[in-house]
Amino acid sequence: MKENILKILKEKEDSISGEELSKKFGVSRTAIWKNINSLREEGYEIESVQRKGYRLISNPDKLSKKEILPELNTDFIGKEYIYLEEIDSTNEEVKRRNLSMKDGAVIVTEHQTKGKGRLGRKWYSPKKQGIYFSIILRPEIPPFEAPKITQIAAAALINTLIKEGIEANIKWPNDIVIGNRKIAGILTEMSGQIMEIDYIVLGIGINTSIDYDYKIEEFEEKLAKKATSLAEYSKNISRKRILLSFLEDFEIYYKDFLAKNNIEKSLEICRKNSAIIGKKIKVIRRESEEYRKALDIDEEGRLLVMDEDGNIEKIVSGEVSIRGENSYI
Ligand code: BT5
Repeated sequence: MKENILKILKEKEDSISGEELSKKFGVSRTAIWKNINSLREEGYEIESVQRKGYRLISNPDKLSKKEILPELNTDFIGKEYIYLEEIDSTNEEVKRRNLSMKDGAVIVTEHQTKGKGRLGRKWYSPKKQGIYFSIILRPEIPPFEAPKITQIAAAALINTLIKEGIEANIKWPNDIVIGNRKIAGILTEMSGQIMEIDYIVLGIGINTSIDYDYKIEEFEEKLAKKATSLAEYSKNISRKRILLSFLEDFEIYYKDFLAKNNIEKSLEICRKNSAIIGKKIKVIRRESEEYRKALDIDEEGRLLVMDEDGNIEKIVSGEVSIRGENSYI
């Protein structure tokens, strides 16, 4: 009943009386009032004016199922939607639930206690200050094509941010940056055999309003200098709008890839919005650090770099980190 009351309040521009609602649902006005209060506790601002009734003033910027699903315009991405107040890591939760999840299912949380980056790094995920989610994908592609998914997600995210009026860039392979600072990260993990993929977990963390004064143990001292959040670039950030828009954009680019078996559509955006193409970068591997010029991203999602002698190398994303010549980017 609570959900249906909310639906009616959302549809109505003006107020609706407690009496009308109680007739509609065949319950007492006290029962209606209790449901209204419970919605208020969830963060909905509901005005109640004597003799006029209830009116919805504002929605909480919640990422719950009932906020997202009615407005989600996709065929399969996010159609199965799991919302959790808190979890260690949405990528880990997808792996635990794997078999019970349909292709394109999404897990979203408000807070990660052990958010993960690549290569064992951490992803700082404070409560409600970001969007943290993972999508399970079951494409019929060989494992070496999995890095393409990261490029598709990066392109979709750039597109979503452009619609918000925010110009961001991609620091190949998985960082979304604004200027010299990181605003979002992508973690693509794969489970499968040599010849075929079992499933891919695409995890994304976007900083929407990180409070840098909020020091917690996992917060790295230096992070404040190299991280930023969308709230610094736009006054009107809605996590809900961004998540909806990303899921829709991602589906478009992902479907294009499945249909054509190439990621040209995504690559166009990745190249155009690259933070590193044409620049001198530091390529950091476990055993070495080398300076190279970043040339291009190829159709496999690899980074083409050139050394001082003009030798060209194709770098696969897995084991490398990229830095700017003198700074993070
Ligand atoms: C990434 O790794 O950028 C991938 C981040 C993916 C996070 C999502 S959230 C949902 C899903 N569930 C998970 O558990 N993870 C995914 P990497 O390129 O390795 O970058 C990690 C580095 O970014 C860290 O070592 C920090 O320096 C920095 N960092 C950590 N938290 C950050 C934050 N909130 N904003 C900006 N930079 C951050």
